[in-house]
Amino acid sequence: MMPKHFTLSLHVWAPTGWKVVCVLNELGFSYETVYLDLCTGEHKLPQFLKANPNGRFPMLVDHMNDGFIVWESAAIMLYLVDNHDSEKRLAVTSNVDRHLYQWLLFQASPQGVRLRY
Ligand SMILES: N[C@@H](CCC(=O)N[C@@H](CS)C(=O)NCC(=O)O)C(=O)O
Repeated sequence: MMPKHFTLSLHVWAPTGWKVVCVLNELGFSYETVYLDLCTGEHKLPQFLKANPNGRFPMLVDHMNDGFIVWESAAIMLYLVDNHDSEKRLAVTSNVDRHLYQWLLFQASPQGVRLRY
């Protein structure tokens, strides 16, 4: 079996990971999904915090870039477009399109779900 391009850690019903799934699908990459269990708090364990000191998800591992790790959903989407959108399917290519950044950042912080148990 061919190795996947990315590994994406997310929660099955938290919205932030699914935004990244949309970008991965749009760009046509293969990815493994790792569904974290909030109840056991595995996203707060030392091995997860070592990779992602924010202790939240989504988190992306790029196997095409030496296992480079990115977390925070908007940052992940920008990373994918900046590094892996060679056909400019989602890239911002004009000043008019730059308004997309304001909506990206508007959406990222206030609407990120903080799930507490
Ligand atoms: N602004 C962050 C929000 C990340 C976030 O809050 N993720 C939630 C799941 S959607 C989480 O990890 N919650 C667990 C916690 O806060 O302990 C992003 O967009 O990635």
